[in-house]
Parts: sequence; structure tokens; C-alpha cells
Amino acid sequence: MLKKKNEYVVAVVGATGAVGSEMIATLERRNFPVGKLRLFASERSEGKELEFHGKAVKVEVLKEDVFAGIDIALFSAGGERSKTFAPHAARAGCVVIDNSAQWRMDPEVPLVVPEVNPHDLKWHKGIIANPNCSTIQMVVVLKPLHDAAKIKRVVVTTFQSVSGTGMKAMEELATQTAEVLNMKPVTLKVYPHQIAFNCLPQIDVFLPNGYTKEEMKMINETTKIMGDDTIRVTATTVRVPVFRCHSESLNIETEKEIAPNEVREVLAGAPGIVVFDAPEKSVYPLAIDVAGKDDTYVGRIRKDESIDCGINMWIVADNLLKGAALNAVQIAEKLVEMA
Ligand code: 25A
Ligand code: L14
Repeated sequence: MLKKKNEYVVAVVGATGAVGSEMIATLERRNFPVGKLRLFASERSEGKELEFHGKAVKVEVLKEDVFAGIDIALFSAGGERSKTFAPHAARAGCVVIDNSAQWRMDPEVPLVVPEVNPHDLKWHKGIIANPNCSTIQMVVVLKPLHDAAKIKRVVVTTFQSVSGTGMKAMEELATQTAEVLNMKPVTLKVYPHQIAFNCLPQIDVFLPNGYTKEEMKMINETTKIMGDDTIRVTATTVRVPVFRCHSESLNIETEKEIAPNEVREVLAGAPGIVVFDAPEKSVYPLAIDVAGKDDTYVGRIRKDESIDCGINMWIVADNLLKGAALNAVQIAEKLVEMA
């Protein structure tokens, strides 16, 4: 458990990565009570300096014995690093908020989105998991609708940006775009196919049931976070040539009928959501507008006319912020509030 203090020693593990750098910026922007910030990455980045509140902080190499004296550690350096290092951190008395998939489905580890299940923070044993980016933005929207009309089934299709895969994938989209426009052969490094000017119906590896790992994460994590395994979910996850923000098409079947206007009202009153829905003016959420924003944006709210109690919508959130760094910092803020 986190002890009440005026200021905390906070670590970011994977500090030089796409999510790690947003974690540092989010701690600064939200004025998290950081007494001392420690930054960790691989040997590649040792000695590199990153800025926090106008001061340079040196990047250190991650080792098993670095966690003494650290109160909170935000991890985003890949599942292998979380598997190896998070237990050492927890044993040293540090509370780990882990962005990888490593601990998410562990029954001993709470999986938390502060707008949805903050109560699950009470039973952590040193490690708290930050959900998958596509899952987070979806459950922020599902929770108030579930409370209002009880959700039976969700059919989701995602349009996911390359930043979810990290810095190297962002470089790959930029490089391939230039190669195509200059009629040069395309270089493949991160993805199995060209991502520039293309859509790939594969995120992560395929499982024996024909779904990808990303799709199964959305299905399994949703019921754990919502605390209700009667909600049926099916997902198709697609990588699109967008740098930042994941968009999702949601088809939601409810037990109780709920009109589109009621949906707008319920969502407008829920935390972390902006209803951005004026189709007559071509107003709906767009990845390029939502990039850098904290909220989940919802538009295209309409009735599914093929069933009795169905709603369709389009939701967009910044995958590096609400999908990762911001949600992790919000968890830390809740822990401080509860301390
Ligand atoms: O699939 P996973 O395992 O769940 O991984 C999820 C994400 O983790 C990162 C990567 O995101 C990925 O999308 N990652 C995973 N395996 C990695 C690996 N072997 C890896 N990154 C590097 N090497 P990312 O690119 O946004 O990086 C996230 C952060 O993770 C830090 N990190 C990696 N290994 C670590 C570690 N920290 C501690 N101990 C380790 N063993 C990583 O720090 C980053 O902060 P870094 O110092 O390795 O990255 C700094 C910059 O270097 C670039 N880079 C990557 N590969 C190379 C490289 N530079 C030179 N040569 C390379 N071969 C990165 O783009 C980054 O900007
Ligand atoms: O957090 O977009 O489980 O490639 C790891 C891969 C998030 C998406 C996670 C991607 C995912 C990510």
C-alpha cells in the first residue's frame, strides 16, 4: 500500500519509449507530487538526459536492485521487462503500475480504469495493471451505458494507430510513406506487410481460435474491468496508417431499450467522455483532432435498426494518453487520494 506523503519518489521504466516519454510529460502537466523522478531504460539510452519541470534527469540502466526508496514505478518497457522486474520492485515496497500485458489477467492483480473500477485498487499486492489501449477507451464508454441499460453484447472493430507498437513503428510508417511517394521499394521491419497506404487486419500474433492476441485482450480484459462476465464481446482489430489515436466502431446490444438521445445524455454526463456528434455539420471525432487530448470522444451515435435494442457509435481516444500514460498517472493519482 502507498503511504501518505507530501511528495513521492516516482520511477518511469522505459522512459525513452513512445509511452514512457508521455508518462513523464503527463506527470509534469498534471503536477503529480513528484519529489524525485528516476528514469530507466536499456543500456542503449544510459546517460541520456530527459527534461522534467525544466530540469535534466539522467536515464539509468534498469537493474533488479534499483527499486529501494522508490514509491511508485510506472512500467512501459515491454512484457519481458515487466515479468522480470515488477516482482523485484514490489518486493522492495514500490507500487508498480504496469502498462504491459504481462500481469493483466493474473487474478492477484487488479486491472484498472479509474472511471470504471477504482474500487479494485484496494486489493492490490504491489502490482496494478494498466489495460490494453483499445480496451481502455471502450470500457470508459461501456460503463455508463451498462449502468443505464445493461449491455448484453458488443461487436467492436478497431482502427489502431502505429504508435501503439512503439517508436520504431512510427518511424516505419514515415519511412514507408516517403518510399512509396518516391517510387522506391518499401522497407519492412516492424509489421509483416506494408503499413503505408494500407490496412492490416492483424495486431499481434494469431491464436489457435483464429483471433489475434489483441482481439482476445479486448474480450478478456473488458469482462475483468467491468466485473461482469455476462457481457459478450467480439472484436476485429485493424492497424491503419495513422500515427496517433485509436478509432473504434462499436455496436452495442442492450437489455433495456435506450434511445440515441438518451445515450448522448448518459455519455455527456459520464467522466472522461466528450460527446462530439453533429453529423449534419460533419462533426464527429477524428484521430488528428483527438491526438493530445485526455478524453474519449464519441460520435455517430445512432440506433442499430437491425435489432430491437441496439446502438452504433464511433469512439476515438489518444492511445498514448488515455490508452496508456494518462490512465497510468490517473491510477497513481487515485492511489495518492486513497493513501
Ligand atoms: O512487445 P513488447 O515486449 O510488449 O514491447 C512493447 C514495447 O516495448 C519496447 C517497444 O517500445 C515496444 O513497442 N520494446 C520491447 N522490446 C524492446 C527491445 N528489445 C523494446 N524496446 C527496445 N528494445 P518503444 O520502442 O517505445 O520502447 C519502450 C521503452 O522500453 C525500453 N526498454 C527496452 N528494453 C529495455 C528497456 N528498458 C529497460 N531495460 C530493457 N532491457 C526502451 O528503452 C524504451 O524506453 P531503449 O533504451 O531500448 O530505447 C531507446 C530508443 O532506442 C530505439 N531503439 C530501439 N531498438 C534499437 C534502438 N536504437 C538502436 N538500436 C536498436 N536496436 C527505440 O526506438 C527508443 O526510441
Ligand atoms: O498494451 O498497437 O497489450 O501493437 C501491445 C501492442 C497495445 C497495442 C497492449 C500495438 C498492446 C500494441
